[in-house]
Amino acid sequence: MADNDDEIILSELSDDELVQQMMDDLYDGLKEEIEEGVNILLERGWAPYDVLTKALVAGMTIVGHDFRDGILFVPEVLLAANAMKGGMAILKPLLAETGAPRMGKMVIGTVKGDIHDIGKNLVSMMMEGAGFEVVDLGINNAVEKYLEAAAREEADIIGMSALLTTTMPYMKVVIDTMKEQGIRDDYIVLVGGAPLNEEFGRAIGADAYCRDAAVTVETAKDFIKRKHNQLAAGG
Ligand code: B1M
Repeated sequence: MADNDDEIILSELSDDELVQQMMDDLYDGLKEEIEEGVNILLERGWAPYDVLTKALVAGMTIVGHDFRDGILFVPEVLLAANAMKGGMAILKPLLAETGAPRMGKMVIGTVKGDIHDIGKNLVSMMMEGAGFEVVDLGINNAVEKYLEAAAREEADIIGMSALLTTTMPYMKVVIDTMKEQGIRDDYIVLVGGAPLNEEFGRAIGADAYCRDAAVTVETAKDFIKRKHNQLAAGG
């Protein structure tokens, strides 16, 4: 409207301006604007993966930095997370629509004591997009939840996510329990989350640490290929 200087018409912005505006809107937790922005970029021919990484994930990274530095607080970050989820809900079916052949099955969840789920949800979406069947256990999962689901679903992969330095050691509890039950080698165990690194993954006995969703997909494909080769060789 001409009498409202503040109103920004998202569809009139260039791609670069729109992405910048979406980062601001994500920061401000404006879910409807994020959904509109995602739809505009898709209509302009953007690949769903680019919308996800260049607008949403990049925007959430800024939120993360300001949360760390005490500029944003939990309520604001929750709003930003909610806005991000709105955008992700639009992208999810598109990312899964690749018609990729079935690759294998993964059970994934955030570990006990931890309620962060955005990264895990992203991994799930990307894995589904790459042709994996994904059973999402949600947040705050005790070892029993992982192991029951993995057995019930006849999963190939157990995926664990942790965002807190206080919850990441729980991944070792899950792996140690698998060892105690003699089922460690029945599954490929992949772990991820911002505070982890490769060394930690090795130290707790995971098969691999996955830096991000794209790396998770590549790592999972690689391990599934090895598993099939072993089976073909009668191993
Ligand atoms: Co939280 N939080 N938070 N938080 N939060 C962090 C993690 C923190 C680093 C912020 C900070 O201080 N800088 C800090 C942890 C510090 C530490 O442990 N050393 C922190 C804290 C302290 C807390 C609380 C304790 C705050 C409080 O209450 N005082 C509390 C904890 C509650 C609990 O869990 N018990 C808390 C709460 C929250 C909110 C609820 C407000 C919200 C979560 C909303 C939600 O998830 N639904 C929230 C958020 C949003 C964040 C930040 C800002 C963003 C996390 C995120 O979504 N990133 C985060 C700061 C940060 O990470 N920079 C922070 C975007 C996402 C795409 O990235 O999750 O890293 P990420 O996932 C990536 C990879 O890591 C990887 O792939 C993903 C996609 O590429 N990956 C996997 C992740 N999981 C994987 C699993 C795999 C493979 C790859 O399996 C195979």
